[in-house]
Amino acid sequence: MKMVFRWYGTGNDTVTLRQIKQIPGVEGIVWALHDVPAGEEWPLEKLMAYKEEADRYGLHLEVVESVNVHEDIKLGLPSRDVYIENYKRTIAKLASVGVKTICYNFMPVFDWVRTDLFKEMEDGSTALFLDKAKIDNMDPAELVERIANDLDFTMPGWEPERLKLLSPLFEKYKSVSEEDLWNNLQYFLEQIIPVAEQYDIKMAIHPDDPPWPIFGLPRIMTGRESIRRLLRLVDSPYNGVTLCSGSLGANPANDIVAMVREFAGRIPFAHIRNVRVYENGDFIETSHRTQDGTVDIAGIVRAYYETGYTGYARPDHGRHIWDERCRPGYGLYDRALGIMYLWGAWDAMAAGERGDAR
Ligand code: DNO
Repeated sequence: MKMVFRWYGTGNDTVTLRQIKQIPGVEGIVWALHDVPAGEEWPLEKLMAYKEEADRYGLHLEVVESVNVHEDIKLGLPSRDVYIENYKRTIAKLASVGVKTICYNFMPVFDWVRTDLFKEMEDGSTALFLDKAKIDNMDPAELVERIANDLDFTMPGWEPERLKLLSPLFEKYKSVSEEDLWNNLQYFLEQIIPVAEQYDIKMAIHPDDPPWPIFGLPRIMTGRESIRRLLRLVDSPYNGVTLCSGSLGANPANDIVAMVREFAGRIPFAHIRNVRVYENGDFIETSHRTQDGTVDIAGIVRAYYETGYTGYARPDHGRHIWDERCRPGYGLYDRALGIMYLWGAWDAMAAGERGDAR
């Protein structure tokens, strides 16, 4: 397991590379050019600058999260071919700075969605929270209106430029079914995977978060069956999954320990975090510890250990603790605690094995 840590870049993150370097066992950062709009080719100078900065701290840049997929690709419009060509050129450039894995998602319009970014927990910390009924009952028109008028409702990744496009996008998706989305994903992968193979970069799709359709938009990466189908679309080790225990864990029917075992070899990147799901389907993102949520994090680490996992892993969203002010879910403290929990579970497995061998 190669431990990495998500970092949004100087001036864009409250956490510094120096701090990241001091977390035990972290060897690289998970990064992206967040200012390049989806569909555009990433400029090499910017990649080189990023590399130089990370090199100074001895951190590698092997994992990118995300190279976002343009909506026209997801919609299957004729203009998609231009964006796919740009994507291929970006892959080639990323290879030149040492990238080995690209995380991306195929969620229409929205990436991850929560209703509350700072929900207070019993111990006074705050965390990301989703009120299921609120999302389920919100009609898309009302949503567009709310986002336009209510700054508190903005979400990370919802840049003003994108918001302006929201209404027409909803219109375009009206005629796109889940099957259409699958076909559009297949079209994308059939072109991208051969290039990924050529440049030795593994593509790792991120599951939908939450893992069910929202706002009347189709969502297809939701559980075990959909991952099986994804892996069959293009049967190559370069077509893999970012197994995100928190996203998938928001649906208690998802058995993530079983998925780690079943999809071993096709998981270039693991997001490991916990989530507590309530009876009514609401959920909150707890500490990484198994006992704090509904996801068996220790069992997941054990499954990775037993399947000989050599891919990348990162802790995922943390709570906001010890009065830290940070990007929602992306503070230093709770994610660093998460890493120590993951290493603790991993190292205990290794120690057990050594003990057995004696
Ligand atoms: C949220 C992240 C997602 C993820 C994308 C991958 O914190 O897990 O935004 O980066 O879905 O493309």
